Parts: sequence; structure tokens; C-alpha cells
Amino acid sequence: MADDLTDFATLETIARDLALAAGRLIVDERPVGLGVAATKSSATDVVTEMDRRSEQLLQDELTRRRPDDGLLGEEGASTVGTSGITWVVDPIDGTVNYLYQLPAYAVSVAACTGDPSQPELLEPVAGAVYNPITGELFHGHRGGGAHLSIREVTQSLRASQEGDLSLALLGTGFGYEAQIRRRQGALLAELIGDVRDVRRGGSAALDLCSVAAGRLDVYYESGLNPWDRAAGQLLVQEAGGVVRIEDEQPGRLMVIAGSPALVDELAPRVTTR
Ligand code: LIP
Repeated sequence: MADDLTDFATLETIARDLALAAGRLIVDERPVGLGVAATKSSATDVVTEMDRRSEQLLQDELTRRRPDDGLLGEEGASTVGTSGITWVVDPIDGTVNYLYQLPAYAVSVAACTGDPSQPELLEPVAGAVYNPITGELFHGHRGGGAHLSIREVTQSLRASQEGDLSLALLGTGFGYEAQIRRRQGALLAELIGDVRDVRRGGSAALDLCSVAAGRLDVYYESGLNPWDRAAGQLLVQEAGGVVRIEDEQPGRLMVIAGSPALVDELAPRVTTR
């Protein structure tokens, strides 16, 4: 790239446009009586027709605006590009919240560099996460900082610098498979007495944005897919937070994000599984 920051800023603008468009779609065109169109890893890992329509909109827009880029989407979109940029998108992150009409779901759009054959290792360089219910648009690019725009007002984001775990507001989430959830619940039971309190929002993308905004001091979750975390992890880093992605166990990654001190303290406690 001739001028990375300029190009990254251009990619951020595209990510913002797409997240807004897909976010408006999933609210404005949500059918009455929306049901489950399909399930994936378990009976509770649901897909709706709006997940699919949102991803189709993202794919169509990226084909139009960035025809040489690659694409990886939660609902199956998968194309290898020639530009060195791969878009990693979650058309609705927090699908269960969306299905239940809990106002904590988002469209997550990230532009990444790296080898698309190893999606877990893709590096986000620009991204946007949009909650269409609150109107919060989190966005940023590598070297450009992290920001929150609500309608026409934009503010810079700064992650927590809390150093005391006992004062930390901790976020986490759980997988869709019962046996994994039991293990994740046991881990949380070990931690809950050591922190201020716990929040489980139901959207990793929004949880990571909460870390970037200082609304959570630290967050951990295992089993996330690249599309759940790509945009949010970039925003945490651009807001002065730290993101560590380590093996919880072979083949299953753990994401820990937050203030440097808390990530250092929490990481060994959540990865010795
Ligand atoms: C969700 C994540 C959330 C996790 C859920 C689910 P989805 O993604 O954002 O953090 O706890 O189990 O994986 O399935 O709504 O795109």
C-alpha cells in the first residue's frame, strides 16, 4: 500500500458505511414473527433469515466497492481476493439477542491483512461495529485511534487502565455447546469472587467495544470466531488496551482484552485449561 494510514482510513470509511447499511436493514426489514431459519453447532446456535440477508448486503456492497478484496462471513461468504485485504464480517453478532429482541446486537465489519487460509491469524487494520438499536457506531483504523459516533457526535475512546482485579468489571461469554458451557461456568465461578462484578452482554463485538470504551475493564471468552472479534479487537488496541489471543486448549482460542495489567493477571488464569 502506498500510504497505509490513508488507505486504512479509506477502509474504515467503507466499514462504517457497510455496518450502518446492514444495521438499518436488520431493524427496518425485520419480519413480524421472525423465527429460526437454521441451526449450526447446536440447537441454540441459531441463524435467521436476517443474518443471511445482512451478509448478502455486505457481500454485494463489497463486490461493488472493493472487487479485488477477499471476504469471510459468518454465514458462509468466502472469497479469496488479490488485493491483500480480506473483509471479515459478522452480519449479526449477538444473534440470540436479536432473535429475542434484546437491544444488544451489532453488525461487525473488519478489513484485515494476512493469509486468508489462516483466518484465525488475520490482522484487522480497519473496522466498524454498529448497534442499530442504540445508534452507537464504534469505528477506527490502525494508527488512527478508536472512536464512537452517535448520529453526528464523535468521541475518542480510551480503554480502562485499571490495575486492580478486585475493582475490575469483567465481561465474558459462553459457547453454544452444553459441555463447553459447563466448563466455562466453572471457570467463571473461580473468578467471580476476585472481581468487582461480571457482565455477560451476548455479543463479543459489543463486549470488545465496551472494553475499548472503558465500559468493561477486562473481557475474556474462548471459542470466538474471527468475525466475532476482528473489528472489536482492533478498537481495543487503538484505544490503548491490550488483546491477547492464546490457546485455551489445542484448537480452541481464548481472547483476553482489557487494561495491560489486568490482561497480564487474567491470562494465566483462563488459559490453563
Ligand atoms: C455470539 C458471540 C458471543 C458469544 C455467543 C455467540 P453470534 O456470536 O458474539 O460473545 O458468547 O455464544 O458466539 O453467534 O451471536 O454471532
